[in-house]
Amino acid sequence: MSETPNTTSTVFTPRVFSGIQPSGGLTLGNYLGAIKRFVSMQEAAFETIYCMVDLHAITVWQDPKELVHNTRELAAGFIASGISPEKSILINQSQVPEHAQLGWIFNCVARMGWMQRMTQFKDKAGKNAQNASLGLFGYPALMAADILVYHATHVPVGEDQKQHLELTRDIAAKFNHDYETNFFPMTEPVIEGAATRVMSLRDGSKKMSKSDPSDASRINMTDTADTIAKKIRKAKTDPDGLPSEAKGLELRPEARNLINIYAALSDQSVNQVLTEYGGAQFGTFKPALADLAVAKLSPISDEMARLMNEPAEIDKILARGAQQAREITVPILKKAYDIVGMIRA
Ligand code: AQP
Repeated sequence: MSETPNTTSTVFTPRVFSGIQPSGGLTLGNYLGAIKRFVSMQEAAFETIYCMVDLHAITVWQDPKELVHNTRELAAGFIASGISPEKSILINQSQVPEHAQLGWIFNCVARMGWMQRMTQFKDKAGKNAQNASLGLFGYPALMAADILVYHATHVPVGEDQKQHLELTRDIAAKFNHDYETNFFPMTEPVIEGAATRVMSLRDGSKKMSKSDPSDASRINMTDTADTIAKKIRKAKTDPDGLPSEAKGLELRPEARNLINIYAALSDQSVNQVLTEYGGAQFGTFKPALADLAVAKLSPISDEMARLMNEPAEIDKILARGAQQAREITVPILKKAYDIVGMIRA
């Protein structure tokens, strides 16, 4: 992997950053849209930093005990899915204070108009925006800081985060312009694979989400084999059989979602899956999908359960990760402070 030029004068080390909120249990959407990509990028020529973004999680209410549990469980999910603490830096965001410190600077760079266009805020705040936290509104500026405090060049994410990554580039560009510098890179989003947007099992127009009130809408990484099979059996579909080409799924969001999940879990393209299942009814396809999902997810959930028996080990990994992370973030924040004009000893 060659270094990424920002402008004619600055090159940046290929470095990956991404995070997930410990705001509930991990879903199949998080796994296919994010974690599976994290693992493959760890094997490529990047430095990789992966984060439990606990400061983001509290933009909506989190019970403190559950937040601790969910942060450890998310770390266990990362490790059980193949992220190695020896190859990647694993952290929880609040243990690396430079994220929040740079986040403040970016609050002062980002414009109100930019933030008001963010669709995720509109979706999450819903009709009650006046009652949403200021943190939820400012979330994308902190997310930009999470990425740029490492000078990360690549960020693997699901499709829903595309707009926030565009904002990250806007913030970097405005900072660089205002302070006449090339300090921050133009980070590239990495949105790849057959399942960049896994949809709810109950409604093909809604994203699968850990905070959806309906547990039947999602597959949790901690679900038992029986629960996974039951949820897939009950997943909403239509009465038709499966088409033999991807084009035939265009107006069938629920069918498309199940095929995408199968393709992503089996590392095949949608057309490869349809070559095998074209013409089949859901009565045949759903049990095959359930078997595949159980085969892929059960070893991960078993390993998560094993790791969760040793919470002190997880805490140790996160503490070591924070130390490693700060070797990168402290100098970058110091330099950002110098650029902005903050006196420091
Ligand atoms: N359904 C999805 N399909 C593909 N990718 C997804 N991601 C989330 N849902 C899907 C990706 O997972 C990463 C982490 O997301 P997050 O937990 O930080 O926030 P989120 O996108 O808001 O995820 P949830 O599950 O919907 O959380 P809640 O319910 O707490 O808001 C991101 O890369 C995201 O793209």
